[in-house]
Amino acid sequence: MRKHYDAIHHVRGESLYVDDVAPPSDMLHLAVVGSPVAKGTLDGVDVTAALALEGVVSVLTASDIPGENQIGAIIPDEELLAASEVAYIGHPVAIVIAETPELALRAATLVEVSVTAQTPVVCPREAYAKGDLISPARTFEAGDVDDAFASCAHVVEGKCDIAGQEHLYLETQRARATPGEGGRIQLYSSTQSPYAVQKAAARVLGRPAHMVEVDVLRLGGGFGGKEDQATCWACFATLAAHHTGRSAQIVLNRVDDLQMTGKRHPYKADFKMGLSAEGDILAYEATLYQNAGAKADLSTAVLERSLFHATNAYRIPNVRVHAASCRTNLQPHTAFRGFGGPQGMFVVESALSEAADATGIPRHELQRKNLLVDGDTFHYGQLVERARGESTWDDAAAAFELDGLFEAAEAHNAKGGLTRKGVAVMPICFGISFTKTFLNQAGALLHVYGDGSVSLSTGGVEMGQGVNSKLRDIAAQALGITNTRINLEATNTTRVANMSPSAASATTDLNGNATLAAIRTLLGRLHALAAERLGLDSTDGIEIVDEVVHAHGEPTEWTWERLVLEAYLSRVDLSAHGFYATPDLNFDTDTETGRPFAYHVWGSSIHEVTVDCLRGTYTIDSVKITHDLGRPINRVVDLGQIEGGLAQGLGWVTLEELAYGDDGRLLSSALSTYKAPDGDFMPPVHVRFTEDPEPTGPYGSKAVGEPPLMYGIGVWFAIRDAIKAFDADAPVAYDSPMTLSLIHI
Ligand code: MTE
Ligand code: LUZ
Ligand code: MOS
Repeated sequence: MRKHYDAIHHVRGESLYVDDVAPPSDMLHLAVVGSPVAKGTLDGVDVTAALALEGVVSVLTASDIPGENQIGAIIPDEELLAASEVAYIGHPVAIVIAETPELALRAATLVEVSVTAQTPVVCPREAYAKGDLISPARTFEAGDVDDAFASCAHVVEGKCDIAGQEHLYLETQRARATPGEGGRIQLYSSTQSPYAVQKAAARVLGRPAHMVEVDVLRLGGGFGGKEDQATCWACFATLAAHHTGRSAQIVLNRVDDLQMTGKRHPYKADFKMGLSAEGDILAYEATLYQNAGAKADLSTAVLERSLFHATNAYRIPNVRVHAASCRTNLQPHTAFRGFGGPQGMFVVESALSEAADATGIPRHELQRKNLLVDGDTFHYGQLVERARGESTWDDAAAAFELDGLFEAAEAHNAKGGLTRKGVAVMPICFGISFTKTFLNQAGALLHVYGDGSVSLSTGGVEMGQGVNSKLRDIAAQALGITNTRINLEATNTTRVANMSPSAASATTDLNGNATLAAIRTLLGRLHALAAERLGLDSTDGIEIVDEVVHAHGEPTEWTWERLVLEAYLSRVDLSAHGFYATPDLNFDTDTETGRPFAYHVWGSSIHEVTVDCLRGTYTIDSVKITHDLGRPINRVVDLGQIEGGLAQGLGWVTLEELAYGDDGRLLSSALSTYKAPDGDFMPPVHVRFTEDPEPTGPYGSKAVGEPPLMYGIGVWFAIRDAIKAFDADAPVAYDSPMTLSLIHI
């Protein structure tokens, strides 16, 4: 069995993270001073008391930034340090630089921030009503919605209130900067986006990008929380190194990380769905109010994906989805596994649930009946190809005896008593590619050393998802050698330039294809040399299999090691760069149509729950999944992604409650007040794979990282059904998470 590349180091505790790399002896430590109020004008920052503390080296504010005080990646609306206004509690106002982390934290409490407070806005509907949007609202429209509603046998309407989610990566945000020659800065950052960090740090310094080198060995989890929000910490370390000429490090403690960083976007939504008497969905209309928080961050891109996934896996000929990124005084919300998809899908599943009540047709029948098939068109104009909605549904239904599960639940519920069972199915359809077409590019740099060992650098960041394991296996297979010859280097901006974030589940697709491109170039040279030494007219029929050069299917005397050494001695270039840009992608934001995705990932999950209707508690009995995997490069890694994604999805809709005060303060800012899934919480999970190769994925593989999270949504509807089985009139608002306090029976 192919192991996770990092497994051996992880279990021995030998894996290195940012603050494990041996620190330079003169390293300084940072703490951030955040705004005490959620909205206000900044009247002054008094650093006298902090500076007076022995061991405090400096306190920096906005005026100490040599370049541009700006880190907004999509929209330039985010100052690195607030200059005149604060917009959320924890909004960075100053950084303290001290000889020890403890001193830095203590001095931070001595910095006096004077703010004239204003009333914060925390609700996206309120921001929308005031017209306070991050960027103009967008509408995706297909067919004629108004006409279609007029001819529907059933029309249902409703509202959703969907909470955010904390990423809870084990390794909190952190970065280390070391000054080099001529003002150069070397950065170790726990980021999914080394290039974004490089660009922002250079911008803040007012220097070109080549003055900053970013190196990322691995992350102790990112989950989207380090796609954009690792940047400011790296910039703080950069500023400190620039000002002091010494290395500087910042490591957030958990409470500061929870208070200061953005999360999954909470959404509010209105929906309306129209169906024929037979249960065909004819029309769907939704308005999505995204709670963006105070700054744009990635909110507009997240919103775009909510628009794309607003109809999930369903065929709906007439659609109008209107979505707005609403500015509030919470932390700037950001990427989180699923990236807006989960919220869009929760809303359409809620509409289907209402539709089931109105039509009397069970929800799973409505779902199954309306699944997309090949030849259909998504509401954004992309043709549905290689659809696996029906096939994964039918596979799961047969293998896991779905009818029997419904019968068993009904039989249980008919007995009366205090418990009720609910069964729900959650199909998913998730588009693979960055929705911003230009981001779908990757580079790889391959070195073969004279001894036959191989070093591979790509733009892929290892964050536990196993990209290094997959890239190593892709390279080993393409080179025809054993994978232990291949070392995956730290992700570094001097080896691979302009890299896209490791995100959108596309890291292996993009960097794997770039690796294959580099290998094709290198093998071209090696095959030519082999043909020459073997006295063949052409390279046709030359292949390296199990480390032996084969000619027309027959092994030769030439091993990988011999060929590589000969190439070196013959002055053949043993390094190659590869580049990949996903073909056939386009999207026109004027018409809101195009082909934004290389392909879609499909699957179906079945959820069984038992609700104790006296106590208002529930047990998740099982989750059973048929997942569209493509041909896996590493089945164990992929299974881990499915189970991990599912756990995060289940937690999002049941346990994880971000509580905010009206003043915009996060109240659940410790793990004692924010409950995330643990081993006890997780139900038995059964996973089946369909393994049809994906033509654009390396060796037929498919992206796997994010889609399984959305299976989790199914459990919310299973719990709802169980409650309704006890009391059909019980009020169950479409509010997530379904925490115990929300179950009113
Ligand atoms: N798995 C682990 N263990 N740790 C992570 O941080 N991030 C998720 C997912 N799985 C994550 C993870 C997210 S949000 C994404 S986009 C993908 O991994 C990114 O990696 P990939 O593109 O290689 O799938
Ligand atoms: N990041 C991004 C993403 O910039 N664009 C995307 O489309 C995306 N999708 C999922 C996760 N991160
Ligand atoms: Mo994942 S939200 O694309 O980092």
